[in-house]
Amino acid sequence: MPFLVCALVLFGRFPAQTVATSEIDAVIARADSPREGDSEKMAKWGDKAFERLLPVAERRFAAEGASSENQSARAALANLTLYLCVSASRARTSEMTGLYRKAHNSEQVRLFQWMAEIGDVAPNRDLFDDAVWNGSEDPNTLSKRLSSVDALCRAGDRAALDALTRVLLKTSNPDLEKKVFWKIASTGDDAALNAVRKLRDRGRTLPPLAERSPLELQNAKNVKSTTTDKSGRRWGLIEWDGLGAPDDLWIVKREGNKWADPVFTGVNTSWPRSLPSGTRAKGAEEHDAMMASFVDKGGWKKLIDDPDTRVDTDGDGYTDLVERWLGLDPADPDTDGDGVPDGQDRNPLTGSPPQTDEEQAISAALSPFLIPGRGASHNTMIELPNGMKPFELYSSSGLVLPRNPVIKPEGRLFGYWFSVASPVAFSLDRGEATVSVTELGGYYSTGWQVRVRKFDGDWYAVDMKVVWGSVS
Ligand SMILES: [Ca+2]
Ligand SMILES: [Ca+2]
Ligand SMILES: [Ca+2]
Repeated sequence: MPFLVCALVLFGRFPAQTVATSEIDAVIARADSPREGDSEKMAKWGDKAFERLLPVAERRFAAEGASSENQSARAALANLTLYLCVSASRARTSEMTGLYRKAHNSEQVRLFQWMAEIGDVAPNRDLFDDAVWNGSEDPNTLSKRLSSVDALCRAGDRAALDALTRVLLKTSNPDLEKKVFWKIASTGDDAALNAVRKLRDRGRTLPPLAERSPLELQNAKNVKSTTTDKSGRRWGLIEWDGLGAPDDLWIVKREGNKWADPVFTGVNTSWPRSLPSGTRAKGAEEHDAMMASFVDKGGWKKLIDDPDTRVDTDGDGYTDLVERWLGLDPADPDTDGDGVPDGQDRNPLTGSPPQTDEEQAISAALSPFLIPGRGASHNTMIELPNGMKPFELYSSSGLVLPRNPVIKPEGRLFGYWFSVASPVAFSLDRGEATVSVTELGGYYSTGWQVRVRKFDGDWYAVDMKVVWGSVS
């Protein structure tokens, strides 16, 4: 027998199909505990593997797809689904759709993704149209919504792009908005680019301080102390994130059943630095004592009528205290001289919009992180490549500030941090570029590669992928 096999191999007449079939069947049979490389093999075997898989999958999906709680059965179903997705070609759309209808929720998500990324879009168009508008936020539904964005962009027709444009301008889900944001720009469609630009330009200025973050929602747990003055007016001391840090302390006035008119005290509860009087804590113990006297023993009440707390020397909407906290000039209503007053300037320390191709490519690469998603008040710190002068960036949350040491604010600034690596890699015709962006959030950091493209002289993000991640 070994001789016969060798001879057949040498003469090129080895019955590959028969052998591969048993090999395929072996991979299918051990789907509940696969060996390394099994799914790569199934991908390589393609159509032949799919032929063997299909009847097994149909049987298993019908028999246990909806109900099995058995762990090894679940693992087998998940792997069979994976094998189907890696081996099926576009021509298998109707079989895959049939399986999708029989599958359990978690397998459905994977099959849906295949239908959106590889399958023929037309036969399942109603599913994609429907999913993208489905408001549910549970992870499976959201994942289908995100996949539908791929499908509708692949369809690329007017109706699909119009639907996505509407989603971009109306959705309240940040993940969906982020995906639509760069995905529709990649189509280069005029109306789609317009929608992206519209969102971007909305991020040039900030609303007045008192409107940046809902104050009334934070009442119950964030009011640290209250008092009533001689005229019967009620005052409160509240932790509020209007400047980005959730533990900054503000004085608020009771109006009807709401707290209003936040005035910054210059004190942050978790950061042992200083009181507005200039007293600085030396170490944690002294800080705790300072906080106790300021909050619990009512030290803050002296600030209610204190003109130093409320003075806005240059009339730009920020008190002098806020300006020092942010590193702005309390005597100049427009610190960066760009015509937008400090109190409404998204980039109060940087006056010039991105100009060169490199600056515009970086601005476009950061846009999917900064622009989609609304309502948050956190700030964003940006570290640009060495030697690059800061330029304006648009955002839909709080302030955008160049990262230390360019800025030396007095306060504890809280927010998302991004750093951009140098150099930006341009294509030969300079119509495309890849920008490496590091996203630092809390204990984790993520390395992204964002592809940007120039349409009519303006740059847009058209693709983004994670290239590394780490937890500290
Ligand atoms: Ca001011
Ligand atoms: Ca100012
Ligand atoms: Ca300004």
